[in-house]
Amino acid sequence: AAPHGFRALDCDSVRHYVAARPPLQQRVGPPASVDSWTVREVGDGNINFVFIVEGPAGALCIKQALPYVRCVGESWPLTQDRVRIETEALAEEAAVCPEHVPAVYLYDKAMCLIAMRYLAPPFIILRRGLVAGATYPRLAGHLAAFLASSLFHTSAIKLNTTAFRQKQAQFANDEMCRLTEQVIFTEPYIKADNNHWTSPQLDADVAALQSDVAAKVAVSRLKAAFVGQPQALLHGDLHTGSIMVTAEETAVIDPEFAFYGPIAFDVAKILANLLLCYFSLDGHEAAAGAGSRQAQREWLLATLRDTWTGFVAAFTRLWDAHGGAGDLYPAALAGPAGGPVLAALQADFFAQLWGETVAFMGAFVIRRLVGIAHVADMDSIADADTRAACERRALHFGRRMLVEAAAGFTSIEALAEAAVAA
Ligand code: ADP
Ligand code: SR1
Ligand code: MG
Ligand code: MG
Ligand code: MG
Repeated sequence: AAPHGFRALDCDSVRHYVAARPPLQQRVGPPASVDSWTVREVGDGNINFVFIVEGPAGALCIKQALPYVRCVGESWPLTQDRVRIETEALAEEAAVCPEHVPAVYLYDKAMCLIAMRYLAPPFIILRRGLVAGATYPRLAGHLAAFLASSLFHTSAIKLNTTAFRQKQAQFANDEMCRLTEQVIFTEPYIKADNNHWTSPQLDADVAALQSDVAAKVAVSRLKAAFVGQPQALLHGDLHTGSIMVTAEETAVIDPEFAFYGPIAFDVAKILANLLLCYFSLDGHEAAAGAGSRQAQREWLLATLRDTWTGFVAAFTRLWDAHGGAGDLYPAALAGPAGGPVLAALQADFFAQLWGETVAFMGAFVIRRLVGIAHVADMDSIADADTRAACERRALHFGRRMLVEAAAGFTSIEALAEAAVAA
């Protein structure tokens, strides 16, 4: 049940909500100007409602969680505690990389809402920018920095294990994790009412996936890691629809799925979504003309490579500087940065992380083609045969990543080359 005092807002009631709270009201305009404020509901995500309030002094963003999944309706109830999780995860991220998250102005527990900075145009959702053909030269560096800092500082490489376990309890996020377990790691591999795909073009491909023993084993291994491998506080839903960009800046929004899980989950989710965009480009080029997306294609592959290599480099720098204080690899055991023990520990850590990242990438590509939630990168290809050709190529490459993992893809460069050849 919704908390006592909860009511769902609409554009009109949002205006009054903001006007009645001086710290919010002052950001938008003086009380006398309230009637001239504009309010728009802009939520284009699957789960929540998002309002932008603008007035003479400025603007702010209000995100409210209703007690169900927006894209499904009241038949899929969902905990509104997800707003607390999002607020507390944004605070954790802001503590280590404030330049990459929106400032939070207010968390209202009873109303299940957050008031935060409005990321005004030219900020755009990355997925939308990519579908429109844009490139973002600073994106890889920003993603690498966000991933490394948010994941390292919440891991037991940095923290003592008492603090680490306390944070795990704080971010248990059971219902949101169960949603992920269902829609990412189970449903695409079975017959499920939520599933859909470009039909009839992909019917045989989906039937093959759903009777693919190796894929079922591989995805079950990933689900076990998701459930039983708490390594760091994850964002939990780091796809290209959770990132807002300009030519200069990158802001990560929407960490309502945050929980303690495998580091590879976050790294893989963003890489997989870049790859989904890459595989969609043939379809967009078919409509816009041969060669029209070639520069974007090359930039996407470079961004894929640079995000992974930049993440490893940044995480290693943080580990060298701060790892000795944490309980996982204490200085007494690991020795100094540059020494043989720490170098061996780091090599072992990143080798395992790479294999898990490739496999998770496979699962994330597959769920967006077969499961409940698809991506605009593919959906915006109007011609169904053209779209299906892009999706089939992605689906088969996703299956390869899922099943072969590090054995099939020895490096990010090899993976990028294989995507080109797929
Ligand atoms: P959901 O949890 O439903 O996916 P999101 O947090 O992803 O919701 O927000 C949905 C949409 O609302 C985003 O795609 C974006 O267009 C807009 N949005 C969310 N937060 C902001 C913000 N701080 N500034 C500007 N637009 C935002
Ligand atoms: C009901 S599934 C909706 C999906 O959208 C969110 O962004 C998550 O990715 C979730 O799996
Ligand atoms: Mg979202
Ligand atoms: Mg969300
Ligand atoms: Mg995904």
